Amino acid sequence: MTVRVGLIGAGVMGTDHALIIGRELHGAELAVVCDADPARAKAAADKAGCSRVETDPFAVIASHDVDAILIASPDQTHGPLTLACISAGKPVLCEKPLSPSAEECRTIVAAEVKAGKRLVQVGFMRRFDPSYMEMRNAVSGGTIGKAMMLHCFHRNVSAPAWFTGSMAITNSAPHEFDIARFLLGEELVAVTAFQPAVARAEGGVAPVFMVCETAAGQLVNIEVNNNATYGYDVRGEIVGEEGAVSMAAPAHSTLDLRLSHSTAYAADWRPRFAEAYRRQNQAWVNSIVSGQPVGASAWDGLCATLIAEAGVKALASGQRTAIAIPARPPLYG
Ligand code: ISE
Repeated sequence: MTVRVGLIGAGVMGTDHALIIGRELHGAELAVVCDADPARAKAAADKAGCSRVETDPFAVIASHDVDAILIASPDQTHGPLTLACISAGKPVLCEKPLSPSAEECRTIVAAEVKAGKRLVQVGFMRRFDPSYMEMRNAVSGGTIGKAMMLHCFHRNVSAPAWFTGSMAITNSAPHEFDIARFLLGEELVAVTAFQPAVARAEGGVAPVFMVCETAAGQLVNIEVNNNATYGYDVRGEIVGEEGAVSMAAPAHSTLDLRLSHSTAYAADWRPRFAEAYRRQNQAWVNSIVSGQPVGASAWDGLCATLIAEAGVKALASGQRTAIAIPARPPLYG
């Protein structure tokens, strides 16, 4: 079976997904690229070797020659498009966040439970990153003893003009919210959030520093800096009672020059997590053929957005804020 994928959204991430699906995946073909801007859709489709371009995402979802949907459009469109995929009974890989609104995520979870089948995978691709997978194995295998703390740094070179202050928490940090749950196997139950008083005054998105607590009493600190300027830099370390395990960022070469020895930072997340995206997308296609869901579910998407909403409240109030995670429906194991 070749899975005919309809891609919705031909921006930075959508174009990257188009190339992965169209040029690299086994068992899938890029059937159509959809974007509100037809020129942008055509540019991505041409790069990926796809001949069909559309501007109406709901027509793509309904199309009889599209088997599955990858949503890479702006965050606020994710909810309605995912719901349309569930209504059409089509598997969907929705880029994070599932929705910036927890209420919309609840609606999606309820629709999937009513459908009685896992159709939604959320694009928390770090679950497929080799470093994070080794870190998780160190926890689940007891190598470092009981995990006590998780340190997370998430630094972008610079934030785009449309990136507002709370998006450090609602758009970037969901990666850490999800990977913390994935690595530790625990829910986050409270969050306290801070911002440095010395953040650069010339606009832009100031760094956010959060301390989360898990149901097992572990601590997770998350720094998100969308204007780090020096490079795209994501780090992680789990501290256990008997040891620690840290992420080793992939370096394919080192440069020795003028008395220096160095490796280079990626400019953004696409090269830094290139293997994770490819593993995620291939696993998604394979899951459609096998019928065995993989990766982050709509439930995980709801949890990440609930944590984000609590984080925004915590930053505004300056108070430790509880995270109310509801009971997990049986559909999600
Ligand atoms: C972006 O949407 C991503 O998913 C990247 O992984 C993250 O580093 C970036 O901050 C987000 O805006």
